[in-house]
Order: sequence, then C-alpha cells, then structure tokens
Amino acid sequence: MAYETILYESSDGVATITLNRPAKLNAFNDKMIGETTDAFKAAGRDETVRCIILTGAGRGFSSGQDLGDFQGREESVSIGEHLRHGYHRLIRQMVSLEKPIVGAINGIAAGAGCGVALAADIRIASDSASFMLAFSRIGLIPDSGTNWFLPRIIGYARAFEMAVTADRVPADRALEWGLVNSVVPAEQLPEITAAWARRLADGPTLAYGLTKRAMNRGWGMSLDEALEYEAYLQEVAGRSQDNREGIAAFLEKREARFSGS
Ligand code: T3D
Repeated sequence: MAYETILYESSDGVATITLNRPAKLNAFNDKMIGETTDAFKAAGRDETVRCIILTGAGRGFSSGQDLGDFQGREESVSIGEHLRHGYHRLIRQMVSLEKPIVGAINGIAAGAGCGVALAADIRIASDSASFMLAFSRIGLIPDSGTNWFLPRIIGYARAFEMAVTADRVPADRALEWGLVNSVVPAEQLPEITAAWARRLADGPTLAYGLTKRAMNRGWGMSLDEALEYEAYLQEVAGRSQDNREGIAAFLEKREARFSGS
C-alpha cells in the first residue's frame, strides 16, 4: 500500500505499521493520523494478517500532534472537532480491532503519541524509549485516550503526576509502573518484537480478539455484567476451529496448529 507518512508491510501473518516522519520524531499531522487509521483498518480486513506491529522510524516513536500545524491554525478551528475526527477514530480503530497489536516503542512517545502507544495491547520498549504527557507544557489537558488508559494502567497518582509535570518517564520506570511489558536493548527491539508478533500470529487469534473485547469492555462493567459477557464470548470461542484443534493437540500430545478461525 502506498502511503506518504507511514510505511505498511505485511508478510507471514504479521503487518507492520511504521510512523515515518523521523525529522519531527514522527509527529502526527492530519495525513499521518488518517493514514495510520486506514492502515489499521486494512490490517483488520486482511484475513491473512493475524498480528500488527506499530513502531516509529528513527529515534522517536511519536512526539504527538505536529505543533507546526497548530501554529498556522485559524482561531475558528475547533480542537475538539480535530480530536473527534482524527485521534478518536485512530484510537477506536486500534482498540476495536480484534487482532493483537504489539507496540514496539523505539523512542519517545509524547502527547498523542503516548495515547497511541497506550492503545497497543502489548508494549515492548527499547531501553532508550520514554513516555511523556507533554500536554501541560503547552497549556492543554491530556487527550487521545490518555485520561482513560493511564489511570487504569498505572493508577491515578502516577497518571496525574505524569499529566501535571509533563516529565519524561524513562523505560526502566515505565516497566516498574507497568506501562510496558518489557524493556530490551535498543538494537534488539526489532528482533524481539518480531518474535512476539510471530508467537501471537501463530496463536488462536480469534480467541485473542475476543479476549481483547472482553477486557476492554469489562473495564466499564459490573462483575455480574462481565461474567455474563465472558459467557457470551466463550460461547463463540468454544465453537471455533482453534478450540477443537487445541483440545485435539493436547490429547494427542502435539503442538497445536491454530488458524485463527
Ligand atoms: O488539535 C488537536 O488534535 C490537539 C491534540 C493534541 C495532542 C498532542 O499531542 S499535544 C502535545 C504535542 N507534543 C508536544 O508538545 C511535544 C513537543 N516535542 C517535544 O517536547 C520534544 O521534541 C520531545 C521532548 C518530544 C523530544 O525532545 P528532543 O530534544 O529529543 O528532540 P527535539 O530536538 O525537540 O525534536 C527533534 C525535531 O523534531 C525538532 O526539529 P528540528 O529542530 O530538528 O528541525 C523538533 O522541532 C521536531 N519536533 C519534535 N516534536 C514535534 C516536532 N515538530 C513538530 N511537532 C512536534 N510535536
């Protein structure tokens, strides 16, 4: 697929989306928000894709909204509408995509870039990565889902600290806070992320997709509602080819060959 601001490639069940404006640490302009959303949609529709990697080109993951575009903005332009028509679509697309997304956080994830990183299901950070809610530095509140994701992932006190200080949270602290799944040496990030993606793409991806749905929706539910929802989704998983294959493989004492169906 030909994009201007991102790279998209897919092989062997894994699609890789690379944010590609390295001179600006992959700051999002409108084109990049649209193209990234479109790439996730395409990965969702493509039945051969069973896992998606999201990363950044160069030394940053993403520095958030391109502030150059902010400056030239007319007074009449509504930030709220810009969020609704841009970042919200991207974040929703990622969260509703029923395939695992691995964020390979290669460098700083700031502002909306942090929100996009948090919408991945698994985050593997390079030891040179960091997270930053840059918003208060420019007199804004956190957006792009960060107010929703962060307190849930690291707790209110740490999330609030990140919001008001806008300090960088380096990779080692991000790991301690549960913001990332693991931290790896920068030069090994592509290889280790690829191994994660391979493992997920070879797994029961239909069940992974339903798990993602159960966990994301479950956050807003009572225990009774969550139990009922689990039962409903398990009914679906229990009718899958992967469920039959998993049980057969266990009984035959062999590795399962999951198809994601
Ligand atoms: O309308 C709406 O939808 C509102 C939504 C808002 C969402 C948001 O994301 S608001 C927050 C926007 N982001 C920021 O405020 C972060 C701005 N960037 C920084 O504070 C720093 O660049 C970093 C802390 C991220 C990294 O610092 P450092 O020292 O490693 O790199 P640098 O030298 O500052 O940046 C390298 C280049 O990228 C530099 O360009 P140059 O001088 O080499 O030509 C810099 O200007 C450019 N750059 C970095 N971030 C942005 C950017 N250019 C435009 N927009 C950016 N966000």
